[in-house]
Amino acid sequence: MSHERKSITAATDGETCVLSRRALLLAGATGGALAAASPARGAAATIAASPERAPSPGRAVRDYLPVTVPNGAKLPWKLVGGVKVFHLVAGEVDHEMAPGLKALCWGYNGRVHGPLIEAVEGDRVRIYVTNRLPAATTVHWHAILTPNGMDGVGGLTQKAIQPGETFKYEFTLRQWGTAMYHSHHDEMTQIGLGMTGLFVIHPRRPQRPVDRDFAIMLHEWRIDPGARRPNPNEMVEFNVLTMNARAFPGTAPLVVRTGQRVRVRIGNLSPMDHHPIHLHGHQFRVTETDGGPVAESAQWPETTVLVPTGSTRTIEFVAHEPGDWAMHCHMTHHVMNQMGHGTPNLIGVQPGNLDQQMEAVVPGYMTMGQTGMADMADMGMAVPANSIPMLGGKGKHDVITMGGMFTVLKVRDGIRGYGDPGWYDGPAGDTARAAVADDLRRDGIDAERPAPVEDQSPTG
Ligand SMILES: [Cu+2]
Repeated sequence: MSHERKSITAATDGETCVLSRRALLLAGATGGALAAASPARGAAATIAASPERAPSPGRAVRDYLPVTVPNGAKLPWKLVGGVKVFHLVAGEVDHEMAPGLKALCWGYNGRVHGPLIEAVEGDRVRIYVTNRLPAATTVHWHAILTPNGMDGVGGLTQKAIQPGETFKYEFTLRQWGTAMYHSHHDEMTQIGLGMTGLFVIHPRRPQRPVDRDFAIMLHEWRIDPGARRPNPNEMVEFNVLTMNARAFPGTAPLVVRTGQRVRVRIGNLSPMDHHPIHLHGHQFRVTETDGGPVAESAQWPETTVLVPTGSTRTIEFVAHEPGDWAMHCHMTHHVMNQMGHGTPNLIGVQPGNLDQQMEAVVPGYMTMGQTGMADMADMGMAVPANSIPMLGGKGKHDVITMGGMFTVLKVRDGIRGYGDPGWYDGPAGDTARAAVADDLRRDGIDAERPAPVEDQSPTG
């Protein structure tokens, strides 16, 4: 205690401003020292109350590695009297989920989801919210420790923000980690139409530095083919599943250099579903939840992390293996787009010349799914206006029979920039290919005979 007091007092005796800030940081880091600086301690209390003695507002690069938001945006800020000032404008947004699929959503600052807010532990933030929607709204700072009156729950902690009004939220960030923001007024409609965003708070003292730091917000929508407005009344049958509000093949890849330490922050404010996000080719650790960092001794290796709705999960790994690695939700209906859900089960059906007969009365008719859904990935398939095939993006080798909540981690040796490097060109010997006769002969494989199994059932 004497050491901390000495540091703070020294700052009042003509020491530089830098030293006083350091002293304050020191005091904060030792825990409780500021609280102990009661008015009885005179000078120390003055320092604690003086805004210019607060930790200086965190700056990108100097204090943190900025987060990368694939397909997304960030919210700019300006400094006013030591406070970071942000402005969110809620409004309607004509948003493209993937090439060929647009939707009239609700978001912030012309974006769906809202731009990512990035700040540093200890920062004082003032966030103005202007409502340009036809309905009232509020903003809740999800998982952020705020005074009760700043919590943004319509009716409970504040009046709703009426159309045309601008409200002001202000608080000091007392934590670090990955939080979110979202409407807390008529959530079914407003979250359903996309009114969510990520809120990243970097630690004041760098922890576990990484080379690449990504942020992805998960969401799900019901957009009937031909419709422009997502249906917020949907409870079960979501047909557009998104990462940063884009469905594959509209998702941008995550590009990293081989050997880099990578962090991916994943938030989920889907109306109804939890998403198990699976990464190929790597083992990661879950290092944070929206409740804060996970102690190293409590982290365990994973390749799939369940991100419940209303939560964030942060994973970290070393990108040791060059290649194009899939990263996607493992719910199979969450990696397909419209029309892939609720179709009759026609696998094995022999349609004969049904398609030709139907074509005469229903132009463009085809019996869907008699060999599974992969045919639907055909890029030339006709689809209704404003809809996209249920599966499929062009890949290096073939059509990728995926849609929805699917993206690619692109790991490359020696790259200098992080633009899309194209498809991975790996060693030919390390690529699966059709077996040739010599392979089959050498290894005694007869593809024409029934495949062997070792039967494990009891033999008596
Ligand atoms: Cu999912």
